[in-house]
Amino acid sequence: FARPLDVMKLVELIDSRVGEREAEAYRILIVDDDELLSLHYQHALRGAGMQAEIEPDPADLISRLETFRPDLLLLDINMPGYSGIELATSLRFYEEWTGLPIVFLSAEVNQERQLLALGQGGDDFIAKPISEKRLVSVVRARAERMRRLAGLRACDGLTGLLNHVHIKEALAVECMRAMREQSTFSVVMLDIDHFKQVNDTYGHARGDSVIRALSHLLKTRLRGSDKVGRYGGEEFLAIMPGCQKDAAQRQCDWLREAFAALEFEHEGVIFSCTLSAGIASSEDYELQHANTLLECADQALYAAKDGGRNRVIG
Ligand code: GH3
Ligand code: MG
Ligand code: MG
Ligand code: MG
Repeated sequence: FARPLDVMKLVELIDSRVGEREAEAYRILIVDDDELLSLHYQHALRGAGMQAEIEPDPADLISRLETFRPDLLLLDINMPGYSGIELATSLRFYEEWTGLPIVFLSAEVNQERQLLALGQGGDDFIAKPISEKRLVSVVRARAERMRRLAGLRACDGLTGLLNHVHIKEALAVECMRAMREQSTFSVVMLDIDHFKQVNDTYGHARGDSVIRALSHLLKTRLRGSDKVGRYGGEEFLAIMPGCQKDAAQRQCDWLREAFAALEFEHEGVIFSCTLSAGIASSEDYELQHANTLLECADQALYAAKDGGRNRVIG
């Protein structure tokens, strides 16, 4: 584990990211010096079920973004001492905010300035005054797209499971939850046995389909509340909330058998594969150390490999 998992740092991301966010109301930050108008927008957006906040002071924008973490920024252009265009330009220098949708909402009539606003990091320009209906529909459409993109970024391309970064985030989330609720969960590292041979014998494309078949098993056979990610090439990480080690062990053995029973075909040759898994359970460790759990699951996986593969060790 080259990069240690800093739980406390990841926790800061929890509220804003990870799957639970899907069902959450869209978060819109309004930055405008006109207080009455801001309240009007806020009212309209809240009326449409969104979570709208106002930041009247552009100087506080960055810190407000960090705490509120909006899906979309509604930005005025002409504000005393500040230009929304410059704000947008500088926001795009922050890696974290390069993807944040910025919709300018301004009375600016100068076309050159409008175009400049779009050229400098704005995604859309809406001229004031705007009807509530139009505001709501523009904002909702863009926020929706933003969420979908964020969901895609969290997924591994080959399998559709959570990718490495996001399964680790999910682990941090689960650690915090288990600490808060005094609950138990298990972490499983799974790895396909002798996978290099599969590639060498049947080709990379067939190897890919084996990986996908295992992901499909993981997706369909684990509980809906379990989280699964592709940790590396042919290595998977599963998080099982509310699951003690013996239950996780049964679950994994069942998966192991189901995977071993799958038959793959390549140019008339039928073959099958096996997997090994290592389990670590939070009941055995200090939860502040999510990293320890991962290391222990990994050690258990290596013990399973050493012990002859096609087995689960807890
Ligand atoms: P072990 O039983 O010890 O796990 O042996 P192994 O051969 O599975 O392990 P090793 O780490 O030596 O090889 C893993 C192989 O997985 C090597 C790599 O080419 C292959 N691999 C990694 N990612 C992918 C992928 O996305 N698609 C395919 N087809 N192969 C992959
Ligand atoms: Mg203004
Ligand atoms: Mg392997
Ligand atoms: Mg491996």
